[in-house]
Amino acid sequence: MGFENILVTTSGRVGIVTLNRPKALNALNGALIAELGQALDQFEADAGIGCIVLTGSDRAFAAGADIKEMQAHTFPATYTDDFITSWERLSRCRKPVIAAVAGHALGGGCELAMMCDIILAADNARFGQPEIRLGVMPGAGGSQRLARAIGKAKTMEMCLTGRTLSAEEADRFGLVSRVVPLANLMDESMKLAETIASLSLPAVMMTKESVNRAFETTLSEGIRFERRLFQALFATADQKEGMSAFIDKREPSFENK
Ligand code: CO8
Repeated sequence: MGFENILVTTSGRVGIVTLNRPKALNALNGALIAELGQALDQFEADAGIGCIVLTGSDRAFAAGADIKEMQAHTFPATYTDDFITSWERLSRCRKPVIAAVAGHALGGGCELAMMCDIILAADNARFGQPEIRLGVMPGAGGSQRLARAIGKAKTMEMCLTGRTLSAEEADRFGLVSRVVPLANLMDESMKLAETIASLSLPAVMMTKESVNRAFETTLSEGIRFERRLFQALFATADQKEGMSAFIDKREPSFENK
């Protein structure tokens, strides 16, 4: 399928989506979000893909929703068209998604990164929710996911002033899993994605589902949910293979079933 705003490639069992509106610092317009949804649909349906990497350019992961496209929006139209709901496709992805973030991840760009499961940051990455400076506020989960990731005080300061975080701060605050030199960002992201994609897909998907449940429910319900999934994995051939391989002192060969 031909895309105009993203590049879509694969490497082994890893699907890669590169946001590609360089002149607009990957500002997220409706067409880009629709294409991203189509690319994710393809990767989710492809049994040969076990992990997805979402990235941008060295200068910008994404500098936010496209302000030029949004500027003339009206409330009735944003309401009737349910503006932003299509962005949720990424957060509904069942396979793991790694955000490889370099440069600006602002507004909708920061929100897009936070919809992913792991954020790897280049040392030049900057994260922020500057919508308040435009007379609006985060609209694609920023106030919610940021608060869960780094707590109320830091989220309030960022959302109420537009202050951005350096990669080092984002690491220290727990927003990203680690910071790597810009030149190594894609290599490190691909290594991480390849590791995940080499593991049992049912176990990987259930693990993702279980961790995400921690943000949606009580501790006792979450623990019950985790236990049921754990028990369910004993129905997979991959559980037999993984444990047999350990006992036999060999590498497992998972069949994703
Ligand atoms: N939308 C549209 N165009 C943009 C955006 C954007 N978010 N960001 C940058 N651009 C464009 C610039 O207009 C410029 O275009 P042109 O060359 O035609 O003038 C080009 O990209 C390069 O940008 P700059 O010249 O400004 O580059 P600098 O290096 O000087 O500055 C910055 C980089 C700091 C990132 C600066 O561009 C900036 O502040 N951008 C806006 C950041 C921002 O406010 N983001 C939040 C947007 S609102 C949002 O995301 C709401 C999300 C709500 C949910 C989503 C709903 C769809």
